[in-house]
Amino acid sequence: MATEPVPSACPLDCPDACSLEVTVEQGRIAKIDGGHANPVTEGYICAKVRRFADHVYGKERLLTPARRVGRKGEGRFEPVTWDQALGFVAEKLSSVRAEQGGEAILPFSYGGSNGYLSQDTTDARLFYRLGASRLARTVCAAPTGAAAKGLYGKMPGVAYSDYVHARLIVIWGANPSASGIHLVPYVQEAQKRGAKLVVVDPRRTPLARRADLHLAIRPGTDLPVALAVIRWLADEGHAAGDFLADHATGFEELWRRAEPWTLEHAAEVAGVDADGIERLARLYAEASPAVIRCGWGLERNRNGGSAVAAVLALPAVAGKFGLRGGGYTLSNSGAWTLSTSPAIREPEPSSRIVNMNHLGEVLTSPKASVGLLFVYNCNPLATMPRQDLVRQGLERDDLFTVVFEQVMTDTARFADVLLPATTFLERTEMARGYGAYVLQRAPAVIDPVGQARSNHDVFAELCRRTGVARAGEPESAEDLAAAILEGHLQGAAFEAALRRDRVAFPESGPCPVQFVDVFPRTDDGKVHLVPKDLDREAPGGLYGYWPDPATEGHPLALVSPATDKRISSTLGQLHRGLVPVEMSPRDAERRGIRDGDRVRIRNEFGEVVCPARVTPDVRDGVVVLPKGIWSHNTENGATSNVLCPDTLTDVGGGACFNDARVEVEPA
Ligand SMILES: Nc1nc2c(c(=O)[nH]1)N[C@H]1C(S)=C(S)[C@@H](COP(=O)(O)OP(=O)(O)OC[C@H]3O[C@@H](n4cnc5c(=O)[nH]c(N)nc54)[C@H](O)[C@@H]3O)O[C@H]1N2
Ligand SMILES: Nc1nc2c(c(=O)[nH]1)N[C@H]1C(S)=C(S)[C@@H](COP(=O)(O)OP(=O)(O)OC[C@H]3O[C@@H](n4cnc5c(=O)[nH]c(N)nc54)[C@H](O)[C@@H]3O)O[C@H]1N2
Ligand SMILES: [Mo]
Repeated sequence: MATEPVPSACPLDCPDACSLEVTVEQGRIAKIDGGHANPVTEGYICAKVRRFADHVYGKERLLTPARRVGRKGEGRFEPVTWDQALGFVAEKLSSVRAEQGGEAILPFSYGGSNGYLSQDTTDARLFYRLGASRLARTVCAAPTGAAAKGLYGKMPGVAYSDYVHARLIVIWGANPSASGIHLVPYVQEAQKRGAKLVVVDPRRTPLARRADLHLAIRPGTDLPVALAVIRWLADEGHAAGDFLADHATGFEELWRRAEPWTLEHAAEVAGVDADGIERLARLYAEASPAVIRCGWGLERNRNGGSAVAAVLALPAVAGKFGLRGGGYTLSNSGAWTLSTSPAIREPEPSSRIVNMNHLGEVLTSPKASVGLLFVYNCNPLATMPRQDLVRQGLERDDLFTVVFEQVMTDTARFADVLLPATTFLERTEMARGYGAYVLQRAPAVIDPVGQARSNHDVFAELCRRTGVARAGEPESAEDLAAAILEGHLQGAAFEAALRRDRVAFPESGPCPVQFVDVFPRTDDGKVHLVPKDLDREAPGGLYGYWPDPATEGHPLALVSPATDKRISSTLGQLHRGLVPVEMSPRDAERRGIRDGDRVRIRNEFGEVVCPARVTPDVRDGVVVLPKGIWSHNTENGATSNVLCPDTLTDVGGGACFNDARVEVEPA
């Protein structure tokens, strides 16, 4: 008998937030397809989520709570009941707090879910009330977020569907063919209508292959390139004088800071032709509407915040706003002013803040004294920098580690207590996109698999067991969702739309035009081209360039971008083969490396042994090993993250993954 598909929505860490239709047969997921509630999905979803049932029912799925019996990292556990597991954890939370102070508890969570209900609700309540350390979630989007806030107060960006109206599309440090696939058809449609396409990326990505101009710059040199374009626009009389006078501050100062960056100087630093940068500048000056898709690739280095600020300054300098299909897109999360704080019912404490990039250092430094690490929505051994230190920290006998997970990840193997979590198909979620402008309600479509429980249930129970719960607080998905919506001006309208259509659009609507429907949300409503806060924060000031950290011994830049196989490290258990490091034919030849050879990638922090793939898609001086791979994807169990420094970006305290400098040799 044919069953009606059940509507759902994907809350994984991807901009697109697809609506889904899930066919359930005899209580099990039989098929996952795209839905239509989110207009960008149009029935089409990625292959990863299409086969998400393999994640839900796979052999790595955690089915019961468990306690470690082997050595840390060995991955040997024995099942215990929920009552026992929560008993251990509650007792340990209380004893660590009593003996070492609340700050010795470090909650560690990040990209597992973009849903409103599974992070910063009952978990925050528990950790706030225990006085635990607070986590600065900086591993992604911290510098882009700081720049977008400083310049524009996080003004919502150009909608994917409006890209068809653009005459010029610049894809800058993004690879939507892997990381947000629904933008790609709109880019292709615009090209069919005659739009030009420019891609700025050290790799020849699928869109770079179809581009009119591909600037394959060295990683970390976006800032000089963008400043050279700004300088050229201003020098050649293409700056939008009236727009800047009415709607921006700081243009003269920005121009002054761009002064050292002639096309030739920027070209030399970026390792590209000056002609290419001039062509970008000219195309940008002449085309209208012109849109920039700014990604996250350019933020993950020492210059990240300034680079993103300079790229975001371009549409203001050249006067590209005010038309459908003109402006920029970064993260559209700023379109949502919903907050989970009304559901937490507890002010944030003033306990110490730990930057998540420093997990390794914090776990291994006696000064920082972490006694209990509680990991959820995150796989830090696979995703944080300085994997060597993270591993050493997780091996500590005197560290009690709780891992609340869906599957046996690299991090989960180090747990003292494992708690099995539901996937989004087994619980109610309320999720928003950060590319697509949608908020969706996704009710559970199947019962929890095994004994899995939702985050909000488990943390509410831990509040009770540690004695910090208060009567009448929202705990269920429904009550938490109601509390979040009630706390919002538009909450009732969202609620009604979610009930009726399962989808709500932000106040700005699904396709806002910048400077027509939406404006900067800065204090004076203007674009701040040199925001004071960022200028104070950046060592050496905003738009100051920090040179390449390469050394003679470690001359190659390692970048670790997203791929179509995983979402960060999520789904990594489903891809067990060795993952190759990609390098250019010239770099390979110089080192006597042929396609398929076994190689060692090394630097001062560690090494990775894996196969080499020689490809002209990577520029000279750059090697690529994707983010999110697991220990089973390399010969020695270390991944790109063992090579990544834990230094911080110029603003936002973000990760400098792409500042990893390495040497590669035959192994
Ligand atoms: N399939 C899939 N989708 C995802 C994810 C995933 O892992 N898999 N991850 C999600 C998450 S968490 C995020 S944050 C987004 C990220 O989405 P994207 O913004 O696309 O981020 P990345 O893949 O990190 O990098 C994008 C591009 O930047 C290039 N790049 C690296 N360094 C530099 C540089 O210095 N300058 C320039 N101009 N380019 C550079 C890389 O070669 C890469 O092609 O995608 C989300 N979507
Ligand atoms: N080398 C390198 N490393 C990187 C990057 C890079 O560019 N280079 N980029 C980074 C970026 S962009 C990001 S966003 C981070 C992401 O890094 P992480 O925050 O570690 O995100 P994921 O790897 O997706 O892991 C999320 C985990 O949460 C689990 N999970 C999902 N839903 C739930 C739930 O409801 N409850 C519980 N308890 N668990 C759940 C999933 O099973 C998964 O194992 O990685 C960063 N790491
Ligand atoms: Mo991310």
